[in-house]
Amino acid sequence: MSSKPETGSTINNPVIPGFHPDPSICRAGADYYVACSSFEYFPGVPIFHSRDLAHWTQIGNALDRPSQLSLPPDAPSSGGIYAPTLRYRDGRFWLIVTNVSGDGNLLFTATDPAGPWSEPIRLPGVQGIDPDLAWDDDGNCWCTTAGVGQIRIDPHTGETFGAQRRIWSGTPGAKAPEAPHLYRIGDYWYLLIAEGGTERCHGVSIARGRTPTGPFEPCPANPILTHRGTDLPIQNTGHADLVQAPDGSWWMVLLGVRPHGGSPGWHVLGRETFLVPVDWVDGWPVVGELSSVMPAPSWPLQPHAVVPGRDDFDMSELAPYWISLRHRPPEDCTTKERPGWLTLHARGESLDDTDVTFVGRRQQHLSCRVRAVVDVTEGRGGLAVRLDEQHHYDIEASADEVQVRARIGPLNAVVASRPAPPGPVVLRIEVAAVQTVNDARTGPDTVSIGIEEPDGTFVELTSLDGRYLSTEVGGGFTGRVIGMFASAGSAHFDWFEYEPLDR
Ligand code: 6LW
Repeated sequence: MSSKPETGSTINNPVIPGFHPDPSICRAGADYYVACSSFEYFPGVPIFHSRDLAHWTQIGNALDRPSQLSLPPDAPSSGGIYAPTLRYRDGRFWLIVTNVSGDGNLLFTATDPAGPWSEPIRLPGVQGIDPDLAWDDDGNCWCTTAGVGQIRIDPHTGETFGAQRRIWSGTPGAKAPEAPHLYRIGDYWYLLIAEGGTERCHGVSIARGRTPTGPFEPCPANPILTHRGTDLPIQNTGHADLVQAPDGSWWMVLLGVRPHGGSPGWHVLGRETFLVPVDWVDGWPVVGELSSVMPAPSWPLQPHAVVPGRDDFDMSELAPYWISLRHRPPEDCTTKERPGWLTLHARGESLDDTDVTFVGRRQQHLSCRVRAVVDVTEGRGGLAVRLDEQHHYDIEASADEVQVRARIGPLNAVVASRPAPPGPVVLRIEVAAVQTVNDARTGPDTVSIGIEEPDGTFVELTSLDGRYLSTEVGGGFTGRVIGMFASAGSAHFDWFEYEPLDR
């Protein structure tokens, strides 16, 4: 969902901006699909579609039912749904993922990746995270996990065969060999992994063997991709997956971050999905240069379906980019109660609570403006920029007052307030990425929060440093989500508008 469609012979990276980590890609004919991890959010595992690898549209979420995605209130932020693998075989899509706050490794299938996806097939015999699926010529299905472990499974029943065994440990001395993906390419089986940890030392390495179970010889050029130790604008590059285009060319999707500000650099959008070309030389992949503006693939680019920035809540169902925390009881979040409005009935009392009624969308641009109209005659509610329960900025309206609250770790304070204007109020959050860094201590952005007068004039209540809503401060695996909440009674939202302001 870039802010502007690419034209000419270049495309913008990330191809899927905002917190869309751990991308896994597959191709079915001329259609590509990507799945990403989603942690504590519900629905989970966003599924994207593209015909050109450059422009992606979210077509759904694979896990959109509680029977698929069980996240109890005590499931921690950055817990829940870890890295998926998405594969297409014999006319069926296969998705394997780990619920680290639930039933462990789960397998789902679908004939349409937009859904519905099946009920989970449990894999109690598969230990570890980052499960991968690969089939050999005999139809055996191999599940490879972080570590790097492997076990043969029956993907229809979840039954496992034999013991899980370590098949590679990655580069000696490198930590966290994870995100394995196994491919049969030519005469070899290739085992692609991430190692170094998903932070600044992240990298992609590969090994190959003559059978799916190894032994594997590491690529002499490992890591085949890393930005560690560079001042490149895209960092933490790793957790990759390979796909071959119909023209025979090879491409890699991977996660990366875009740190901003002074030292150490703060990333606020989470780990995003990037695209890079891959060549093959002497039986080993050679990854092209990963940059923010990439040469477009050789084929014509499809029109870019830019997601409308405004939702008037006129539909009976919410668009797939809307996410909630751990669950979304239909009775608490509905567009049916007041047609043309989104009605939220409060559960928790604030964004500090793990089961607060919240509906948000990923922040996908370094600078953006978010506006929403809220009617709080029946309660309290507002807008929030959330990283997790301990790191969020909120503007909350009640019948007589508008308050801005900042939660930064142990600090939790109302930092601004003013009497509420009569009637529904327009709340506004403006995120402005810093443009110049004259001081090493400069943060990544400022978050300006306020309301609009009836004539549209913005009345800023406060402006806060965005570093405290970054992963480098808050930790974890997600990124900012900006959305609506109810904190008492009911809050009704007439519309929500997200406007990219990236230069
Ligand atoms: C994921 C692991 C990782 O399971 O972080 O980037 C974990 N690497 O592969 C959560 O995203």
